[in-house]
Amino acid sequence: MLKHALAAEAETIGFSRMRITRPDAVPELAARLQEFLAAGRHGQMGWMAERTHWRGDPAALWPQAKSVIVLAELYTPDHDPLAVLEQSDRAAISVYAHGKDYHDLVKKRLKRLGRWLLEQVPGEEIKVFVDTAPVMEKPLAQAAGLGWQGKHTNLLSRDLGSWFFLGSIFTTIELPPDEPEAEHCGSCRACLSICPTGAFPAPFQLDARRCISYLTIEHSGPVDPELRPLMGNRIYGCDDCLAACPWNKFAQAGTEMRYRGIVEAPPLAELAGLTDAAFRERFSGSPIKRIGRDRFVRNVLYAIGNSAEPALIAAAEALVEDSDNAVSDAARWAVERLRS
Ligand code: B12
Ligand code: SF4
Ligand code: SF4
Repeated sequence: MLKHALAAEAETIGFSRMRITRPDAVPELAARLQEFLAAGRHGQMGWMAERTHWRGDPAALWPQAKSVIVLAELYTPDHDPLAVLEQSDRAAISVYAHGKDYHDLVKKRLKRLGRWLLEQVPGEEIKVFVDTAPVMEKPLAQAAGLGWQGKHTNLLSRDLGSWFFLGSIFTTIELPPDEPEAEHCGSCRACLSICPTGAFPAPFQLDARRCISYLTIEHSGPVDPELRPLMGNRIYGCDDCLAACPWNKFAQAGTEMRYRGIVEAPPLAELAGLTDAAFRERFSGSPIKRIGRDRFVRNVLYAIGNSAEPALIAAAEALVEDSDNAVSDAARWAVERLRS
């Protein structure tokens, strides 16, 4: 049967799991998205409020599509991602960004799988998505039975844990859908309790404006001074709510080594001194490159301000006159905080 052969091919290509759903499987999507946007929880991510007729309704995005093939790609760390938070002179960089950009790797695999599928059923069509299209991948993945959206809003599964990316292939081919997964969080609140900024207004809901992942990656300009001390040494993304999850005890190992190796926990002083060219060279192929030198150095300066390391004052002082406003503001904030 085509579905079984497709699952076997997905595994050969390197995906950890494949499941199938229908584009219209989550009728409550539009209302939930609307609630999130109406509360302003997307912050500066204005693109989330655009094309909501597609984002909130995958069936409208491509009316000819009959099935959505959802895929999981593991990047499970081989170390405790929270240990670096104790090393205040070093940068805590989210595990997913230690190596190559997942957008590129997942997209390549999706295209390969899509090509294989079209060879089996010529004349049909596919579209592949990872992250950037107006598609809400997590609810679709839950509908496909790949896992459930935990109280931290990310998808997790009882045997994969929560360290995996999602990608999807929409297709005109009618494939038998899988059963949706039920929620298995129970009374656990570990992810909600560990969040350093209190970014969850309620279980299963995130206010991105308080999330360190948003603040370090998506937010441009100066960060609210009240939130800066809570960011600690996290300079790119945040892993706390994922790392706290007890289901990760059962997480399978990630086998894609390209998700490692570009950067791990570099010294803050070294990162603060990166010029634009040096930044681009250092983070070539990494997702970190997308945020640019200015936002990156701004984040490094918040971490320096939080380090309580007088030895780092000089690195911050050197950036007080930086041509980027957010960088110079962060440098002044860091110097003041280290001196007080
Ligand atoms: C925008 C975005 C962000 C934003 C906002 C995150 C968010 N939770 O909305 C920011 C920048 C903060 C972010 C951070 C991260 N992200 Co992100 N992000 C996205 C993106 C592009 C869209 C997500 C989205 O649509 N949000 C809108 C909200 C409204 O939707 P939602 O999160 O599904 O919210 C649901 C709940 O609120 C729910 N709900 C509301 N009330 C209730 C009540 C109940 C009872 C229930 C069950 C549900 C429920 O309804 C909503 C719809 O289902 C997706 C890729 C994609 N295209 O889907 C990646 C994606 C979600 N991100 C991903 C990752 C890895 C991360 C980080 C872990 C990265 C990091 N380490 O820093 C963090 C995790 C932070 C967190 N706790 O969510 C992965 C997650 C993979 C997975 N296993 O789930 C994705 C899928 C990218 C990918 N292709 O792999 N991200
Ligand atoms: S990623 Fe960090 S800041 Fe964002 S919700 Fe999770 S624990 Fe909170
Ligand atoms: S930490 Fe607990 S509440 Fe949060 S996602 Fe994991 S099981 Fe659910």
